[in-house]
Amino acid sequence: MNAGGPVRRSRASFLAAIWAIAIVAGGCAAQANPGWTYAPVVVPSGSAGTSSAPPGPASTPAASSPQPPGGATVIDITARNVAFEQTRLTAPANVPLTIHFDNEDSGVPHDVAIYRGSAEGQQVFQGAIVTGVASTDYHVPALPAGTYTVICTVHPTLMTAILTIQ
Ligand SMILES: [Cu+2]
Repeated sequence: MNAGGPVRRSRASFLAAIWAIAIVAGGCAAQANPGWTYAPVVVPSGSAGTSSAPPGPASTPAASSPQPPGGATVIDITARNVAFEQTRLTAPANVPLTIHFDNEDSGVPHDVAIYRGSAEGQQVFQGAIVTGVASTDYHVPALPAGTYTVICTVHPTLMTAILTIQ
């Protein structure tokens, strides 16, 4: 009985020391908390009213244009940092194309327009402007084989790509 006494006492004091450290650490965290909670409180409440979103094409039901089963050719074009991620695209000739356009630039309008040859050539497709972050599907009519230039008409000098129809 006596032999176990000192051992238990030292263990108890050891545990008490850990508890004390834990309490001190917890006390520090608790003291830090009130300081941190001040920052998120300062939130402007009227900022949402400045952006009056126009009734864009995003609300139009996509069900009105069903995709042709099997034969649909889908091309992905992503706009990011005012540039097309894909600068070289290929697609088969003489079949309708679906361009899945993903605008990842928040608050920035982009579109997709396609011209035969260079950007000065005949326009063969003009997609509706999409303001990011949003995506849409453009339905492009079948194109004959050739080289086409894809641009964003909002940023025609910054956003270009080459589309090869073959
Ligand atoms: Cu653009």
